[in-house]
Amino acid sequence: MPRGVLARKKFKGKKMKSAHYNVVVVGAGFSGIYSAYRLRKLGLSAVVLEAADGIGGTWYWNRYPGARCDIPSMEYSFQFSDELQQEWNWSERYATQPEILKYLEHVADKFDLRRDIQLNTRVESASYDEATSLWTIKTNQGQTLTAPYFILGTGSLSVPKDIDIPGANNFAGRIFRTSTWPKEEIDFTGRRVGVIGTGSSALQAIPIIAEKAKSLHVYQRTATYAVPANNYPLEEETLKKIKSDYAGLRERERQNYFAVDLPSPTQSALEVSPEERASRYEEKWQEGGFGFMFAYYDLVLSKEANDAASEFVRSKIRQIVKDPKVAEILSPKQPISCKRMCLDIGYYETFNRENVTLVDLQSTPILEVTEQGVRTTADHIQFDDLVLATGFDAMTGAIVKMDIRGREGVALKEKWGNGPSTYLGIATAGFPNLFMVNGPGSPSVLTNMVASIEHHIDWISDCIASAMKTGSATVEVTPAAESAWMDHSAMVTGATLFHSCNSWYLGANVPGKARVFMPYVGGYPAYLQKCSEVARNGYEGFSFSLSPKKFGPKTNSEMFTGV
Ligand code: FAD
Ligand code: N01
Repeated sequence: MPRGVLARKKFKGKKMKSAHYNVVVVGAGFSGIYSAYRLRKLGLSAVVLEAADGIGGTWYWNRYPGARCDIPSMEYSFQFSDELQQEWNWSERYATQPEILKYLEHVADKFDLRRDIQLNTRVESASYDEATSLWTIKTNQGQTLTAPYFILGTGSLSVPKDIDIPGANNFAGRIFRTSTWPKEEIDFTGRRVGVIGTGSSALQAIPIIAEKAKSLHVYQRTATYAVPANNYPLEEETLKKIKSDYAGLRERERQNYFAVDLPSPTQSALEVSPEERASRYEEKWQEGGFGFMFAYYDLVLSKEANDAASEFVRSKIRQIVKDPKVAEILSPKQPISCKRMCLDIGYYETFNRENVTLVDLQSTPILEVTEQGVRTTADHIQFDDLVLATGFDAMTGAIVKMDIRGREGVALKEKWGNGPSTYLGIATAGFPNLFMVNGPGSPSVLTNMVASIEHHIDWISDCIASAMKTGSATVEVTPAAESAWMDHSAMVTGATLFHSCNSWYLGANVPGKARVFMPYVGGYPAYLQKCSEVARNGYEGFSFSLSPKKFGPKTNSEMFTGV
């Protein structure tokens, strides 16, 4: 239990609604769990506030059928404790949601972290007081917490996109969202089901729902590229082999563009013959996983190279899907990887089933959801169940949902009105002592996110420790550093094809959202190097203020031992 809560309990029945910590962290997914561990190691008092009634973040909320990771589990896991790495046995190449949640619960228990996590607590607002150099954080539990440091581990994909389909509230049957799936098992046996959306979540759910449903209609607005996952059980021998050189694997991740254990290609797709290219793609297709995008170095740099890779996937779709018309609708037109790529476990094959119908929303858009079903310009299909797999207000959604106010009461939502602006995706000018995990402007969603999360939290913790050691009350990004980083980020994005379609990376999935390409595309190794240089050069780009304010966090030694 967090110290603040303990203090409240001790207060003889009277609810003490306020508490002071060195650090308040929001969100108890991978980010919040590791923050609790790392901050305690530093000797700081920290509380992790989580809106849900359980820990796990993404893996708490997304319980839809088929949910699993698509970065290999041996990599999509913490590296801070070798004991943990060695003792935990993943059962499959890509673990399922229940297994990942079990893992996170194991981590919380093993390191006794639950006492620093407060569940059922949503942060509604946070404001920075310039006189005291403190953040005041207000929750939906009526609590007011203060802390000099405020860390947002609120997730890049944690706020479902508002439903923008007319009439969705009118549907009289069962309606589910993949992003907030119920805890109890949902049985689709013998039911008429409609799924709206064909992104990663839908791709995983559709094959499983199709096995049970009487009929399944899939409403597709944009076709998605998926390469085979090639999932398999992890045998003892494989686990042993990987564990015998876990450090080596982690080092290789640090050298890879996406922070995964894949060799970085040096060859251009354009310097080989079409036959050789096809043979390489075939090899990668058989291996399964994101290795496909590492066949050549220029698949996201050159339109010509990308076109050939895209066409290879389309040719595979035509081979798998028997009805040529359906295969054509399922064949994406945008550059591959411009929207996040997916891994396929039986998705394309599902469209060969008698009970599955693909609806092309490009030619027959949805007009409305009715009480009975979905009306398009072509027909009105009746359903028992509707599944909305329509995605997230990504990267900024959870942050701007809170009313966060920095210097002079400026709201972060206002500052980011034309798109998010940060330095390194870690901090933003005008908001001292506020740090983001995997924030916009960092490689984040383009990487193995657990690796990025650990890196960010280590970096942030070191920065806080450094500020405290030097007696600084505040650490704050300079506007010049932020602006230079944003320029650099835009420049590297411009050299790729990532920005060339309507993706959630660009905010294009949310009506009215500013269009700014949010992740940093310069690659994980270059980013790690930049972050190390910044720290080595005395946190270049940050200003440290020495003013220990009258009402501020007492002395540094008091801060280190908690309050
Ligand atoms: P989250 O896990 O999103 O946790 C954030 C938490 O903050 C949530 O529990 C939320 O309730 C809480 N929160 C937010 N706002 C507030 C508030 N105001 N007050 C209190 N609590 C709040 N990434 C990969 O690298 N590989 C994968 O294979 C992969 N698979 C994914 C599969 C799915 C279905 C989804 C949706 C995402 C996937 N991701 C994957 C991305 C995934 O989100 C990250 O890998 C990682 O789990 C993020 O952890 P986090 O702790 O930063 O955020
Ligand atoms: O969401 P999405 P997601 N009418 O935004 C459609 C991670 N993840 O939850 O593309 C009709 O990708 C929308 O159509 P369009 C991963 O990073 C990972 O699936 O906008 N359709 C799209 O097809 C992923 O990228 C895994 O034209 C509408 C779909 O809904 C991210 O989370 C698993 C619509 C939304 O797709 C998000 O994935 C799951 C409308 N009004 C998630 N609005 C792994 O496998 C939206 N759509 C690891």
